[in-house]
Formats: sequence, C-alpha cells, structure tokens
Amino acid sequence: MRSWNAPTVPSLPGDGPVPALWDTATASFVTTRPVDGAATLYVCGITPYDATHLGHASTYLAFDSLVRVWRDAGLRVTYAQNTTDVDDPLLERATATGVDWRALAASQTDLFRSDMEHLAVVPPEHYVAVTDVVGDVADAVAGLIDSGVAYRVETPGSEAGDDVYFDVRGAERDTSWHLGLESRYDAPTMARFFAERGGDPDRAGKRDPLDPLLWRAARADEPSWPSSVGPGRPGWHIECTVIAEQHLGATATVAGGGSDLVFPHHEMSTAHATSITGEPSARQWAHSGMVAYQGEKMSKSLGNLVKVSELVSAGRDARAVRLAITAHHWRSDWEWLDDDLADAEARLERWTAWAHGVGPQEAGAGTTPLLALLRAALADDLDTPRAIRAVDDHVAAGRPATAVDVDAVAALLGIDLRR
Ligand code: 5CA
Ligand code: ZN
Repeated sequence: MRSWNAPTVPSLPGDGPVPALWDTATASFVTTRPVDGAATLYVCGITPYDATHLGHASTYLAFDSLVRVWRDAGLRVTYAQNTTDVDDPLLERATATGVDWRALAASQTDLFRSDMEHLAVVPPEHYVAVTDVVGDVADAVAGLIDSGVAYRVETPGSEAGDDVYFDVRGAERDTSWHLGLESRYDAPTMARFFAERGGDPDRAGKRDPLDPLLWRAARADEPSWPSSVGPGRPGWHIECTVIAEQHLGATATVAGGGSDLVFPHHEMSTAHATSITGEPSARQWAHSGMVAYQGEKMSKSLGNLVKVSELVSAGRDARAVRLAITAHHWRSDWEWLDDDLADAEARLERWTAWAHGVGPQEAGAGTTPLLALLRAALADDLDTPRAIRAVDDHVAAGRPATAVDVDAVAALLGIDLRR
C-alpha cells in the first residue's frame, strides 16, 4: 500500500551515537545492536475508523525519533507498519454510520497519511494493509494448525467452518515462548487486559481462557475471504506477526506501539512468531506512554479526542503540535492540556527568530556544541524533553545559530525552522 511523502531530513556532520532504548521484555535499557549496519522496526499502525488523535500522533512521533536517531547513527533502517483495515470496531463504526467499511478505512487512512506528513514523520518503507495479506495470514494459521498449536472451536452461526484459536499452553510446552515473556505481567493483570482489549476469555470450547483468536470464520454480513483455512478473516495478533516477518525477517531489531499493546497484542504476536519461525518477533520491545485528555485516556471508543487534522485545519502550525507532544518523554503517560499548543507556538516563534539569524554556512562545518547535546539527549532513551531544553537554553543564552544547528533541529527533532 502507498506510504506517505517523506519530510526533508538534512544530513549532519559525523555520526551520532547508537541509542539505548528501554525494553519492555527485560525491563532494562538496551543499546541497539545493528546487524551489518542495519536495523529494522515494526510499529503497530492504526485501525482506520476515525482520525488521528494526539495519542496516535505521540506514539508515531516516538518511533519517528528512533528512526531519525538510528539514521543519524549511520544505520540503514527498514521500517514496516500495518493498518488494521478490517476489524470489529471498524466494521461496527461503518454499520453505525451507514458507510461502506472499505470506504471508511480508505478515507481514514488517507487522513492519517496527511497527518503524518504535517507532523514530518518519516514514512515506513513498507506500509501494509491487512486486507492485502489475508491469504498469507490464512497460510500461517494453517501452518499453526498443522504443527498442533492451533485448533478449531465449534462456531454456531457460521456456515463456513469454525473459528481457529491459538493454544497458549501448547506453545509454552513446545517453544521457548511463555506467557509474560514480553509483558512481564502477572496472571490477574493478563486476565484483566485480555478481557478489556478484544479477547474473549469466556468463549466456550477454548482450551485456555487466554487463547487468542487466529482466524474468524465467515459470518453473514461480515467481510470474508476464501482461504486455505476456509472463508473468513484474520485475528488481530497474527496479522502483525505475518506482516513483520514478511518485510523484516524473523526478528525485528525493535517492535512496538503504545503501551496498551503490551498485552495481549504483542505477547501473542511474539508467541505466534515463535511457533512459526522458532524466533521471537523482535529483539527488543518499545512501548510509548498513553496520552490522556479531560482526565481519561484519549480513545476513539471514549470519543475524547483532539485530532491532528482539526488542529491543522484550524490554522495551527503542525510543527508546534509536534513540539508540544515531544516536550513529553515518549514513555511517560501524560495529559494534553489546551494551553500546551500555545506554549509550543511561543517556543516555535523564539526558535524561528533564532534560526533566521543564522550566519552563512562555513565549508565543511563540523559538529557543534548544540548538535552534540541533541545527540547525547536522544541517544539516552530518546529524551526529547532534554533535547528541547538544550535548544531553549541555547536560544535563551543568545548563542547564534549555525547552519548545522538548524539542520540538527530539523533532522533530529523534526522541526524545520527554515520555513
Ligand atoms: N491497529 C492496532 C494495532 S495493530 C491499533 O492498536 N490501532 S489503534 O488505532 O487503536 O492505535 C494505533 C496506535 O496508537 C497503537 O500503537 C496504539 O498503541 C497507539 N495509541 C492508541 N491510543 C493512544 C493514546 N491515547 N496515547 C498514545 N498512544 C495511543
Ligand atoms: Zn499490531
């Protein structure tokens, strides 16, 4: 599927350090270990039934910082992201609003692309719609049935066969994966999140309450595809397993998304991967914090949304939106306050005035003190708040901008001050 247009990312003198990043699975900082100078990233994409809100934006900006820092460290980066363009909430919204589900997904994906362009997010090389890989997902499910870690559950109401579930206890016996390997959650926490986040612990006929759906057999009035496991559509976790593996190989350098995906989504995705390839989905797991608004997690289902597209169409500067979001640490939970944007706009104005005073570029200009500060902050678990303070201090102290400084703000923080 078409990705979106790339922002201009100036190249900077020398290479920055390879970053250390917090890893959910080991609860420790892990320094990226590139393989042959390359790093791969899988980030869970949107379910396109409503516009990009600041929570989504914050998650994609966190991973955008990682991509920018990796590139600055001289790594060749391959980035893949999905869209969950067929799923229960999308189908429910389409039915409720009388819109065709495909049209809804297409329009919201387009809006997402334009939001990402406004926020200067570096696009993934592989932007993959689940509806484009249904056959591959079915084949993976067939393989799991063959290897004995997936089973059919009798499905009244479907004339097209039975749903297929993943056998978590079987996978624990047969592979190096076990429940909690990625999430580190205890059993009650897993049970709670499984029920809250799309799982069906009480489904009759399952071997274990935590067994996740791999394949949903066709129902009347639901989209379905003919496949090697019968007509139906993919379960949620297996889609990300298959897309990541297709584009990045067995084990991505980093996989992630928002912290609401720690369990069951990523636990089960890596369980599926381990059953399929013998290897986990990722060497490291990265999870961004949740953005709240009006006291609660910003979410499409609650409707407490501040949308990027609405801010932009109201004439607000998307660079200020990016600055306002990245003034928070990527892993912390935080609440959007309506004043945040005005504060960021004021900061952007100060920075722009500073950048416009830039002198002519000296030939072969080397690194600058500000570039070194930005690189050090971002290599330390993508500390964008510290990087922003470094620019603030520089500007407030009246230190003149060099061309390299302005390029560094554009390349590393994604804020183009030359506009
Ligand atoms: N399609 C699935 C992933 S395969 C999905 O979770 N879609 S989503 O549209 O609900 O979320 C898209 C991304 O934004 C996910 O990485 C999710 O973790 C993140 N996200 C959702 N809400 C918030 C929020 N309030 N704050 C920060 N990140 C969020
Ligand atoms: Zn996902």
